[in-house]
Amino acid sequence: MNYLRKLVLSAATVALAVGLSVSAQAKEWKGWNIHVAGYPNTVAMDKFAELLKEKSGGKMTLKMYHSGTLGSQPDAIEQVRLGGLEIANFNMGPIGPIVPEANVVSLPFIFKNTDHMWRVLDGKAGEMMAAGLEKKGLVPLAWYDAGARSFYNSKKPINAPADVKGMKVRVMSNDLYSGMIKALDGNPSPMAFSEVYQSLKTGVVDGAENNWPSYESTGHFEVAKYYSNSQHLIIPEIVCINADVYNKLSAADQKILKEAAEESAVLQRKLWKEREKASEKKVIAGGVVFNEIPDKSAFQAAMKPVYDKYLADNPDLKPLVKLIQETE
Ligand code: GTR
Repeated sequence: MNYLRKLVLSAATVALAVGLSVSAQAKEWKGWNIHVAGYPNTVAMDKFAELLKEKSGGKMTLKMYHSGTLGSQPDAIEQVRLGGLEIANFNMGPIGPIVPEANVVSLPFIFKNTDHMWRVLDGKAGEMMAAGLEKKGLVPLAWYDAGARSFYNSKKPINAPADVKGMKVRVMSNDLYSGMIKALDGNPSPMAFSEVYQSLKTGVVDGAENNWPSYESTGHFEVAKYYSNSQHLIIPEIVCINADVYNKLSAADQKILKEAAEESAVLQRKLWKEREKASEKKVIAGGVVFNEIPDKSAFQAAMKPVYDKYLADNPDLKPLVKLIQETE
């Protein structure tokens, strides 16, 4: 082989090798998160990206976009389903309208407490929800904690359902939540998370509902100082990936991805517990008027029409609701 031919051949080999490694190196994934810097989910999603890169030797990389900069939650859910975004941390609330099985977690008072929710998610009911999500193009990788949601408003403490009467209450976009407020004779106002602060401030709505960390991190406590511990919703959050992207990965890469997500969830749940306490302390010190609702039975009884409608719309999901209610 003459010198020139050798040179051409070896150049071709290098080009091929470079080409191969470029195509084996998947493109960087885009990740969506609604929360601000320092929030447990933000820290955990960054950890997820870091673990993913480390465990895959740089083969799988994720760039996180926080603070909802890539759009509202309902829009981002569509984006992950369609593949415009690959990965996200979503609250199950806005996913419910798309995945009826997963909407079961948005039935008020369905979970007795957070531990009950984890037991449910770890069991058969969790598998049914995961299957429902996958059918709609979202593969769940891990569950994050979001504590319990309670009512807060700028007018007065809420002790009984009658206190919600006539109140304009912001809810996440899901008919179950609108039904919940209507069942208490209030006026539901579905709107994006990013709009709530201004709406509370200007009186477009009187109140909203959320957990301690979101009530605090958004500054809602500055403009709606009555926080009433209704704990009417305990909604888990997922870390999920676009199904096509997931299905194209090798089994080994899928395993790495799940491991990284699950490790980030361990961190998130630890940070969550700390932040719940810290946020509560911060808002109380900031002048929030807090009240317990020791007996929630009147609120629970008022939710009957919400359950009736959900079961009438999804008769096949009766066993799932029963399974959750009967899980110890
Ligand atoms: C938070 C949740 C967000 C978002 C928000 C809301 O607790 O973590 O994903 O759903 O509530 O009320 O819109």
